[in-house]
Amino acid sequence: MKTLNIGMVGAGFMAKAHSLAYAGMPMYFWPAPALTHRKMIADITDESARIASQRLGFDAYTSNWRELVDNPDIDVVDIVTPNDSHAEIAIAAAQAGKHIISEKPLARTAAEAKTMLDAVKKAGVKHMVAFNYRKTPAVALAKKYIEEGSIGKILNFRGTYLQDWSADPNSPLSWRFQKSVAGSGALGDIGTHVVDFARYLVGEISEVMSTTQTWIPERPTQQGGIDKLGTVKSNAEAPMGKVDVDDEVSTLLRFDNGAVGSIEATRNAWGRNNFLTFEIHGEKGSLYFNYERRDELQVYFADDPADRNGFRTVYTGPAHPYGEGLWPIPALGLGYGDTKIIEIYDFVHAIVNGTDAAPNFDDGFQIAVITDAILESSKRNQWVKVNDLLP
Ligand code: SOE
Repeated sequence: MKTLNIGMVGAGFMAKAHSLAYAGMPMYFWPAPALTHRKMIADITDESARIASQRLGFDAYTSNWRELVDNPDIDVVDIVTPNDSHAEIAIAAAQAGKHIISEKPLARTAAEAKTMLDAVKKAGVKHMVAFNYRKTPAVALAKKYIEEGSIGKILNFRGTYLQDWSADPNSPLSWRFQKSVAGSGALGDIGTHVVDFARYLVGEISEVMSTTQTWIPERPTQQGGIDKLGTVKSNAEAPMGKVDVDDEVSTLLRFDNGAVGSIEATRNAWGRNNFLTFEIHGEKGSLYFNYERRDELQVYFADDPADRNGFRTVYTGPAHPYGEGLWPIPALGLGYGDTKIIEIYDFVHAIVNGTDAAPNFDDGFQIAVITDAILESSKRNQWVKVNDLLP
């Protein structure tokens, strides 16, 4: 069986998730499309990279990511850094002929995402952007219902992504609140996961009408380099710094195929943790998913007998997408790590079989174009045609 050597750039929360996925993939999916070997990890300092290599199971470490990208033994470069470095690393990795998986959003702007897309196309390498939630079996099952025509022509998509980790004004000004690093706020960080659902399940988005808000315009600056997700309070003495991204975004959508819809994303919704949902209404039925109950898909069919109709719950299990690799009984419980294992399985499968990975940099780029359009619409206070903003 082939073995792909992995080089990972970054050592934070997402490095943990991706490392777990490489380790777990052959345990779930056997025979695996290939084995993976965690070869080298790069982080900001030698010491943090060394600790990460021990903890996450990499043979070697470096504080110079270019050393990793230039290493001829590495087959795959896995980018789990903040958004402002995705492009530079991905372009260098493509030029070195490596397959690339990058965390989301692909880049800060569509123009930046385009440089990454051009680089992977030119190099002919495989590429994936880590919008992992579409890998949840219940979401893939929703796609199957839609493709089979079970809910008919789609009329409406309603998506939300609500979290509360930034609702506390004392939570620190991490890079996620800085436009120069993140590109945008709740929109790029979590709203783009819903944009990915909308495109995956319904189709291409043609127009948006949006509004964005920044509720907390300044925050105590973060002391120390680690990404703080608001679970840690800032040092009370820390000087204040300016937030220059959105805390909240709402947008109406028009799709190419005539469907309409909406997306709301906020990290300031007290009591909501990872409230990532969609409800889709078709001419013949409806589908509802909430990631906080990620083993379940709610389905409603209009042609059920009148005395039986109502939403029913399907618990995903062996009969459903990716079920053959997961657990033998429905509702044993999937987790965030499982979506990442499935993501890596799909990526390795694409590399080995020479197929296109999904979602890939083409998707990441188009989502960046939509993100730009949402911000532009909010600024102009009017509908914006997405493709008018193609770089
Ligand atoms: C923070 O909002 C965050 O870590 C996002 O960046 C991830 O994409 C999401 O999956 C969980 O929350």
